[in-house]
Amino acid sequence: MHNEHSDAHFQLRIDNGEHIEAKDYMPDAYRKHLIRQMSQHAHSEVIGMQPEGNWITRAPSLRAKQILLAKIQDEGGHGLYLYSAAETLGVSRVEFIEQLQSGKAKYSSIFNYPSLNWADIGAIGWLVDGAAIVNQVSLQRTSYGPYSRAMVRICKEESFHQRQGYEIMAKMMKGTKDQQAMAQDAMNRWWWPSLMMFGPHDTDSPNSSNAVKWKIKRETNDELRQKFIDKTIPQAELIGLTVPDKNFKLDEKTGHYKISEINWDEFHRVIEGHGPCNKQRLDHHIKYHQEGEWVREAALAYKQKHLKKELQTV
Ligand code: FAQ
Repeated sequence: MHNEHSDAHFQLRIDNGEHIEAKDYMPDAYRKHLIRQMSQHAHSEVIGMQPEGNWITRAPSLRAKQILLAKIQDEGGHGLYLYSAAETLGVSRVEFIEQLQSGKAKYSSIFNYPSLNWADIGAIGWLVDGAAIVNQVSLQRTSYGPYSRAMVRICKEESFHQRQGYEIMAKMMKGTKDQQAMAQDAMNRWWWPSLMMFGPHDTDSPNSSNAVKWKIKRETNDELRQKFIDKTIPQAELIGLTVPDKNFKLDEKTGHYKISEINWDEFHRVIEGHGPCNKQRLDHHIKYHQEGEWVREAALAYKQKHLKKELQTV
């Protein structure tokens, strides 16, 4: 019989498929791993609002504007669920924000690319949310209870996001020659960065072996990337888009598409802070965080006043 506070007992619980909850024993390295991944995930949801927010005022119809607004609001909500889930590991929201703004914490590489026109909103929904959902469906079964439950809720909303993006692309592909060219150009620019969202190859992924051992990751970076590729290429072909890869090919034996090598130099440049929009994204976050200071102060003062009243009546 293992001691309940031992790493061996913890691993046994993981191997048995149990959820680990906030107050349960967990090794420090598991806690640290989750804090890193969950906070990065939360930051990605919030920073990801920026490239889409860029097009709210220029959406081509009231319907399109309403849908985009709802989607972006969902992303903010996902950030909140994830920050709350990550806070159960003993780090405060203030600390998470500080880590993001100082560059200590990462967010997904994809949000360091610019959204240049309306077709990009279609490509983000279809490809970026499409990639996110493949990863997140898998994370619904992650071993940490609060993360797993946040994912269940997030996935329901994410599938609507993917469809709204695909609808925009499909509509443009049925439109004029110029609209078709815009959709193809957006696909060309977002395809490779979307594949990078899954992270480095399994052989170059330092965090994967612990993540798999602790069932934080249920599938590896390459397995998830392949799922996304296999699902997305037929969707592109269905609406007449060309995959921007001269070498992609369906392997009839395995049923999987083979693609060219990803440009890992570009990936590393972007995650090290040198992508096209890294500076812009962080500057924007810092500016609006500072401008929102008075809102946070007012909300806290209101909460404290009511808490005092409640305590007086007890
Ligand atoms: N970007 O050892 P691994 C969304 C880093 S949400 C930046 O393989 P791991 C919704 C990695 O952190 C999208 N950094 O790492 C939406 C590590 O560095 P570190 C976000 C990356 O954790 C749509 C190093 O490289 N989703 O899109 C990236 O085992 C539209 C070595 O990598 C999530 O965050 C990258 N792409 O696997 C919102 C999902 N890839 O931390 C708005 C949760 C790798 O040691 C609009 N996260 N790195 O300094 C995960 O599943 C994992 O963390 C991975 C990376 C798969 C991203």
